[in-house]
Amino acid sequence: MAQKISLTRYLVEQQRSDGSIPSQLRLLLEVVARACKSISQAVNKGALGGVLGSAESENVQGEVQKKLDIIANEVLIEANEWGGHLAAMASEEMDSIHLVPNRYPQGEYLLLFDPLDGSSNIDVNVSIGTIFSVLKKPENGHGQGVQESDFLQAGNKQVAAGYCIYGPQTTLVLTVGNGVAMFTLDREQGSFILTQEDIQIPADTKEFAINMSNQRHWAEPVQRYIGECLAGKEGPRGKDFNMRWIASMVADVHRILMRGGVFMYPWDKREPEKAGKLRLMYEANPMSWIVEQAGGAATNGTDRILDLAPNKLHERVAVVLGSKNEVERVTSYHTAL
Ligand code: AHM
Ligand code: MG
Repeated sequence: MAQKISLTRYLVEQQRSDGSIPSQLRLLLEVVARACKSISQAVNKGALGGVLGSAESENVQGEVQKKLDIIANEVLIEANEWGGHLAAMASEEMDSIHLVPNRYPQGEYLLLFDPLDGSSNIDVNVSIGTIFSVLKKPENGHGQGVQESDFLQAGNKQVAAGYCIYGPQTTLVLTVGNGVAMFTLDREQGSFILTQEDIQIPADTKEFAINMSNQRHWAEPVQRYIGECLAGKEGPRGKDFNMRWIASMVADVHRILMRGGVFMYPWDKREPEKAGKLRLMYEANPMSWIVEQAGGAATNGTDRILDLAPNKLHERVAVVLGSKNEVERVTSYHTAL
């Protein structure tokens, strides 16, 4: 029987073979995975653990927080504070950055996360997840501790990115820049086991994911693209398309990694000053890198997401990602204007 490869073994072997995972980064990834296991336990217990429902508070973006948003955020912070691998963290659920307390050693990395993505699905038992992104702390000239500006690096500077999906299985998907690997949580062993390596997204697809209820608010290029998909065989694309919308980015992206597709959360007219709904640093950057590492593409309609220079921590962005040829088509409809 083929030997099972745990996440620890995978990381150790990567570290040995090409040096792409320095030991602090390896520790960081193991700690994040351990935190995800703990979040997965809480998600699993649901009503029995008293974790469902609203926390009756709002985050910095004015969104009502669920109890699990706060629990997941705390689990990630507590797990990551003491190991000596991090300098600071930033989260979708916290107004400002969280420095590693002085009583612990300071590490070289910055960790950003959306602790519980797909919050609207928590109480209805639909897949949700944790998304994370790792940056190197810049050698700064400001002579002070870590500041928010240290986090404002383009997505192409990430040194690791991943997500953990809490669905029928709990699955961790990871990239350190040499392809995408997937690990499934073995609950009996309590460890993540490698179940797929070098994941590739097919370049073509017949499946799109978008919240159709916003259709009347979209800009022309998105109207055109979706209109052509909906026209099916009789339309300009000459084929029928299928649609899926889970309303958890982790779950929609995971499906695209497994079988292809295009995911969009575009700019729309409701709040024209907002670039989009999703957050650049916690959602779009890590997912875009994973998708690119799997042979897909990711843009904001016009530009590669990973090349965008962030102006603030909680910046929002329009997102088009997935099967390469389809993303290029949507992007060409925007740039043709
Ligand atoms: P969240 O991080 O607060 O859960 O919000 C992000 C989520 C994404 O996972 C998902 O793609 C999108 O919001 C769904 O939005 P909508 O409810 O408009 O369909
Ligand atoms: Mg989210």
